[in-house]
Amino acid sequence: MYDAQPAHKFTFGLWTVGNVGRDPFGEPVRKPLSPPEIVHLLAEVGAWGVNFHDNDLIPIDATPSERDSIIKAFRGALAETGLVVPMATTNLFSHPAFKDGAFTSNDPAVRAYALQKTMAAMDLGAEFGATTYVFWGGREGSESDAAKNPLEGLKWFREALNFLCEYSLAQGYNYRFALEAKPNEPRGDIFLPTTGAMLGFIETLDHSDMVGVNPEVAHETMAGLNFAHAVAQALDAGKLFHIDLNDQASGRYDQDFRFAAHNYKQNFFLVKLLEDVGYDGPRHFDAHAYRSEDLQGVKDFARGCIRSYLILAEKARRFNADAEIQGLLAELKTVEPAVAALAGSYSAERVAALKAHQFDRDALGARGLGYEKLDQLTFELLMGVR
Ligand code: GCO
Ligand code: MN
Ligand code: MN
Repeated sequence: MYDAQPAHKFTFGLWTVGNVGRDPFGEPVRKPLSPPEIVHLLAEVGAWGVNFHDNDLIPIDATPSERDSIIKAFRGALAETGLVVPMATTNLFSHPAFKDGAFTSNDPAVRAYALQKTMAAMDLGAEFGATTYVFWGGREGSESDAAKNPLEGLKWFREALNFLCEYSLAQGYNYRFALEAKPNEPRGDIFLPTTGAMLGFIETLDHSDMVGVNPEVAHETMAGLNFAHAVAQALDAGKLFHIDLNDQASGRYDQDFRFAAHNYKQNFFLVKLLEDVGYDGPRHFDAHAYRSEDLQGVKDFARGCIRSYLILAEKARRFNADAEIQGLLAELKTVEPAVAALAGSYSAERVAALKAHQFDRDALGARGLGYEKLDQLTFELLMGVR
C-alpha cells in the first residue's frame, strides 16, 4: 500500500544516505560508501533518482583519469538500477577557500574560482541529464557586519547567478536554477535567509524566469516559520522548482532528520498541499540517519522517509474524503450568495454595492468558527482513531 511509484519522483543526494555521521564533536561512525554502492542502496529502498554535488561524485583533487573511471562506474550503476539524476549542485562550502563565501567572498579570486567550479559542475550534471541546478549558499554570509557589506554581497550573488544563467543558455543546457535559503549554519548569518527572501531576490535577476526556489523543511523551521506557508508562496509564484524534505525541531542545531520524524502535523499539511496541487517535481529527501545507526539503520532511515511521505499522502486523501471535516469546511463558506458576491476583484459595480451594504459586524464577530473541532478531528485522523 505504501509503495513508491515513479510518479512520486523520490530522490536522495549521494551525501544523504552516504553521510558517515561526522559532527562538530565526533568522528565518522560509518564507513564511506562509493557512489555505485549508494545508487544500489537507493534502488533497494525504492528511490527514483539520485542527486549529487560535484565533489560527492568526483573528489576535488581527482586526476582526469580518476574522473573518467568514476564516471564510468557511476553510469554503470545508473544503467543497472534505472535510477535517474534529476538535480545537480556545487560544493561551495567544504574547501577552506570558501571560508568567507563563494559568490559573495570579499576576495575576487575566490568569487572567480566559484564561477569556474560551478561551470564545471554544471557540465558534469548535464552529462547525467540533470535539469534542476540547486544553489545552496551555505557560506554566503558573515559572522560580523564589520567584515562584509550585505549590499555588496547581494550584488555579487546577483552577478554570479546572471553569469551562470547566461552560461547555461550558451551551452544549451536545460537547467532551471533552484535557490535554497537557510538562516544560519555554517555562517553566523546567511544572506537571503528565507524562501520569501529568495523569491523577492529572484525578481531582480536578468533571467528570473529560469530561477525558482528549493525550500527545505529544516531551514524554514530553524527560522521559526511555517514551512507549508513558504511552499504555498513559492507555488503561488510558480517557483517551486524543487523541494528538500527532512525534519527539524525549532530552536535546535541543523538536524536534517528523517522526513516527518519530528513535526507530524506540520508535515501532514505540507504533504497535503503538495498532493492537492499535484506538484510534479522531484520529492527530494535532504536528510541523514541518526549518528547511532549502522548500514541497516541507514536503509531504515531512507525507507522511513519514503514511507512517511506516502502515509501522510494517504492521510491527506482521507482528510479530503472525510464527510465531517469537509462539512465543517463547507459551513465556513456558507453565506448568502448576494453577500458572498461582495468580496472579489475590483469593479465599479462592486464598489457601489460595497458602499451601499450594511454589515452586521457584531454578528460577524459573534460567529463561532469550529476550528477547535476541525483541528481535533485532524489530530484523530493522523493518530489513526478515525
Ligand atoms: C544543508 C543544506 C544542504 C544543501 C545541499 C544541496 O543544510 O546542509 O540543506 O544539504 O541542500 O548542499 O545544495
Ligand atoms: Mn539542510
Ligand atoms: Mn538542503
